[in-house]
Amino acid sequence: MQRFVPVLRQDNVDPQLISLINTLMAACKEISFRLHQGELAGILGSTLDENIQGETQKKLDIISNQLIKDILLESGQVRAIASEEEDTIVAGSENGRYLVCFDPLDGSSNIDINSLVGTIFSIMEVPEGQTGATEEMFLQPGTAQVAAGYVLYGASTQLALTTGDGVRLFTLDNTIGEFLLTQERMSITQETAEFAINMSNQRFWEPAMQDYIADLLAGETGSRDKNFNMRWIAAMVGDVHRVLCRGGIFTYPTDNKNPNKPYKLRLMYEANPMSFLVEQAGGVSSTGYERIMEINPQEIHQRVAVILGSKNEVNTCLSYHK
Ligand code: AFP
Repeated sequence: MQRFVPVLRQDNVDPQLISLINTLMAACKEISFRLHQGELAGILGSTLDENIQGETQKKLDIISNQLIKDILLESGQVRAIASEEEDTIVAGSENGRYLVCFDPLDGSSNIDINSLVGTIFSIMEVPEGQTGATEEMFLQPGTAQVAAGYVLYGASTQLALTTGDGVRLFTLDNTIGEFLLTQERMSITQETAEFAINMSNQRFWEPAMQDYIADLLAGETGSRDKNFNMRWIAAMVGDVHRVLCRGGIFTYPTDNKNPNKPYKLRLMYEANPMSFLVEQAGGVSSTGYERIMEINPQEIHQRVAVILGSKNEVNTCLSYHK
């Protein structure tokens, strides 16, 4: 049931943090509006630029990045930001208490086909006693996050948010321009028969993942003794949303397709915030060998292998990696 509980009114959460999340949501509402205008807003297609990771930037990647960056930096609430679309961190206010990492538009290859995309964010506090704005400040493990979430721009626009006490789901009411609370506590089923992986990379995976997926594909005829279904949205935000709604296992594992790039997903902009949400909803998130939230980052654009979702299924997958 829909309830008018703007993010602003969450109990037991620092009002400054809530205010920051509301600031961020103002930019996300604007992105939502432009996305839903689609072709009419002239936002489809690519630019000639590449981001720091060597990926072609879509027009809407740049617009979304600029919208979020501007609103955060002008708010006076953040010491610095780190974005998937920026080469380096960008300094904000000297008095800012927070550090925000974000992927302004995850799944950008879906923009031009009118399919799922989203904004993912992770918020940490500036370590005590530190002045100025440095990349080192950001190099805290995921366990240091004070809030994380994503905004999914789908048929409706939804915000999944955790401040460390469960995951709440809000839906944007376009008639009043507010996110309304539509689910008090998201919970991932422990069991599942659904998996998400880009199967075209199969021959490049480690033997552990090859064996695990082979057993899922064997279904009732194999050791798992049950049939599995597969889904792949090509936007982590869409795949993780499905996992939060109805369970499942999502993985972008280690592969040797390009020896210089064994992992695809970014730790600070994708893996950490999604892991925080998944764990808060009762799921598990790992690289296969360690808990993602306990990784000590070496640099802001670092990438990692990701295996997350329904507790029992992820643990089964991890047992292949031992
Ligand atoms: P982009 O945001 O650069 O499009 O990448 C999306 C993503 O990092 C993640 O959201 C998807 O799960 C994954 O890439 C899809 O990768 P494939 O292109 O291998 O399907």
